[in-house]
Amino acid sequence: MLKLKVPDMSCGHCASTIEKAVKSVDPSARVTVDLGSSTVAVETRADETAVSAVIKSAGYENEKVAA
Ligand SMILES: [Cu+2]
Repeated sequence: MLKLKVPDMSCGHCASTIEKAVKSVDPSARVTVDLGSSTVAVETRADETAVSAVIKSAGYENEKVAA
């Protein structure tokens, strides 16, 4: 499980944008957004770097945190 801190994520729209971005890399990814802690948990077989990069491309800086 990949866990990312996404500080600029503030509402459901951000959450859905990020979820779509992740699913463009891996359609079968499971994406769990926690707006309270500004974190996104991703269960995926895709490369972690690719997941992080696509979220950044969608407009959200992010960094990996300990799961
Ligand atoms: Cu938002």
